Amino acid sequence: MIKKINSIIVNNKFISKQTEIDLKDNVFSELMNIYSIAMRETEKKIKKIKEHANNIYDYELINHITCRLKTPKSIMNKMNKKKYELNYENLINNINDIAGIRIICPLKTDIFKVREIIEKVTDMQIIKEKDYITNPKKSGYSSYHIIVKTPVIYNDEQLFIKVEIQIRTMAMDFWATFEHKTKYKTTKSIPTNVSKKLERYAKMLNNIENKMIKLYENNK
Ligand code: 0O2
Repeated sequence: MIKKINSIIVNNKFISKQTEIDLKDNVFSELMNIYSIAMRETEKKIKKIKEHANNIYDYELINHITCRLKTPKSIMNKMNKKKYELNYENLINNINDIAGIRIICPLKTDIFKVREIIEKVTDMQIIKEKDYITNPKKSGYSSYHIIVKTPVIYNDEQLFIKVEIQIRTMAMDFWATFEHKTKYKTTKSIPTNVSKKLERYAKMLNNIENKMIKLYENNK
């Protein structure tokens, strides 16, 4: 069983192209266990960065950290939405946010500092980035996404597991959390005026954030 899982992940092989994901089988639960370990390992590294920043800069570069494992239902929904066949190869290669860490910073400028520290001081390899800070989504969504490969020791073997790190400010988190419930994750259709309001509120929050940064910089 373990050998199978290792071969899927380490050598980028799969049990068989036709092996469908079965949420009830051991391969699936073992995989989720490995993602969970990777998530905790990543969380530990980010917590160290948080402490380090507090000591070095005497400033809270990171306000707080949360983490979550994607539910099996949500994994399946995402695979269906992206029209992937429901097999293990597609799950491992294409679903990058099974293990997720969210880093909440006070200011927008902190986000890029955190990103730089992750690249410089951790053993996690950055394999993909999406900068929705410089280029917010049309919906108004703003956040910096990094996909890293975190080394994990599992049954005496080193595996490299993908973890998604989202870095955003408190204001962006406030907006995204609300929009996630009211629009992003709903199946019902959203009236255009609600979408427009959400876009406008994202811009308003962004303006306030820019003012806060100026205020902070001028009064340090
Ligand atoms: P959930 O339920 O929140 O986890 P990739 O395959 O890595 O290239 P992916 O994952 O298809 O890209 O898309 P992307 O844009 O990187 O988005 C990843 C996650 O960011 C989403 O996961 C959301 O958590 C969040 N996100 C992206 N766009 C929005 C948005 O417009 N509004 C909000 N509130 N969150 C967003 P999931 O799996 O879609 O959802």
